[in-house]
Amino acid sequence: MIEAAAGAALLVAFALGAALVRRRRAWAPPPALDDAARALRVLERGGEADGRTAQDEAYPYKDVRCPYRSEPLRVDADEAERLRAWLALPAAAPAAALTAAPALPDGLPDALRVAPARPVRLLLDTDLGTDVDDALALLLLLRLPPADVDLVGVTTVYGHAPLRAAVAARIVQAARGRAAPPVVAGECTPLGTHRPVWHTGTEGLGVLTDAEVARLEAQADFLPGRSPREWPAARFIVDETARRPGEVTIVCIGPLTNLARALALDPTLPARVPRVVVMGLGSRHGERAADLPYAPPDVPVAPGGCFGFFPNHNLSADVLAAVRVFDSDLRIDVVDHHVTGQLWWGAGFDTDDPAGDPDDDPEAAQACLDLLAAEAPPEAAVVGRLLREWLAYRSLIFRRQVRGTCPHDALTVAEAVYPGRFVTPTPAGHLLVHRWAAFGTFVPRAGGPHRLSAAVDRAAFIPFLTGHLRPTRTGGR
Ligand SMILES: [Ca+2]
Repeated sequence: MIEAAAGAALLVAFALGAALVRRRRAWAPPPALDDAARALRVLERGGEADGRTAQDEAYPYKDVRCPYRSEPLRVDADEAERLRAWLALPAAAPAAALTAAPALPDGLPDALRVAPARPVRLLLDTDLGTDVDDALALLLLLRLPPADVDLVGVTTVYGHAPLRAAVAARIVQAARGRAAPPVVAGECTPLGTHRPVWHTGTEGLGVLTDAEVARLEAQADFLPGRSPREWPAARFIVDETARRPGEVTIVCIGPLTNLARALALDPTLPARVPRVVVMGLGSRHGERAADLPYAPPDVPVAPGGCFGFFPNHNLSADVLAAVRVFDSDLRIDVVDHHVTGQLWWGAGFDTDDPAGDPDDDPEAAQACLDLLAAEAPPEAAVVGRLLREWLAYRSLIFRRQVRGTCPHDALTVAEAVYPGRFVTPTPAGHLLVHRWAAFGTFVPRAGGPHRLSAAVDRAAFIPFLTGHLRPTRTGGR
């Protein structure tokens, strides 16, 4: 009996091992960037450029180097005052509702659970071109049924914004041809931050020629000594929402410079935008041991009080823009790292673990391989080439084969089109984005203009994403 059980276990182990070997053998490393000279060129082109200008005089911490995610929170006096005022409001829900509960408490006003008018008119604001995550989100969006979503335009932001627009345009034109929605370049220079503009040097590789990349990079104005100019994305946001008041949902999956600029151009913007969905905020304070040291904010925290968040790239890349957007009257739902960090798309990262990576999803792994090799349809071919460059770059940086990516932005786009389907929102509240490095403090109170993310249905979302990113998929046309 024991021998039979051992034999069965061996067979299972062998079958599992064979399956893992089969899957791993199926993986072909992305050849792009394999050439050492080219890789070196990418590393030289990338790096950071100090984009500080006269614009960010209003940002008080611009000369302070804040190690990303490792500094304790500082709270300015006026911020503490606002937090105290919010905390003095009656609590709307027990603090426990903010944990990863499967459902919201009963009786909470939850307008977003009501199905939005279809199709959702959506404007995508993105820093597409560096992390491939944005390109996957755009591909997903282009493949959703037209009855569900109407993409009214794409705006690009941060650093090489004109180059980002050129790459985004290749994707939407490949998918839609002459019916492609407009793609509009936006702000290159952050309004105010302590962080230099960050690029990897892979921007445009695989999709644009070297000459095109050089010409488009030369248009960016975030470099020292160049005066920032107003790119047309902010004007496009103002005009498009004025043309369709109350209809256009804005989804921001990059730094918030364009939206802050649009608010400055037209302070009445919040009255005609029904919803903004932002990918932002890092992990919660104390959520992981690696987040320490953590110093609690110097404000009274009552039961049902406030929740702190570390910065993430999107908010800290332009702190002042994030502060202005969250201080406005815009109604904003945040898809935060607390939920996006639970996702992985493609083959698993942890290839050295003999038990396999718990994130390994054979369907997603195969779809990722298929997308890397795709030559058709054209939009899949474009995104596949971007994916190839990105995975090759990540493998170079991490010195191990990176075979997938975290779909932060794709989840954000899905939440914008299908509210509550994959992401369980927190109760409403007030999110304060701190001027110090874009830390966040959230005070849940009825009537607040913001919601964060309490939970994600990973088992539903990853197959949904995989189904839409498969090269053979041609939905949405
Ligand atoms: Ca992004």
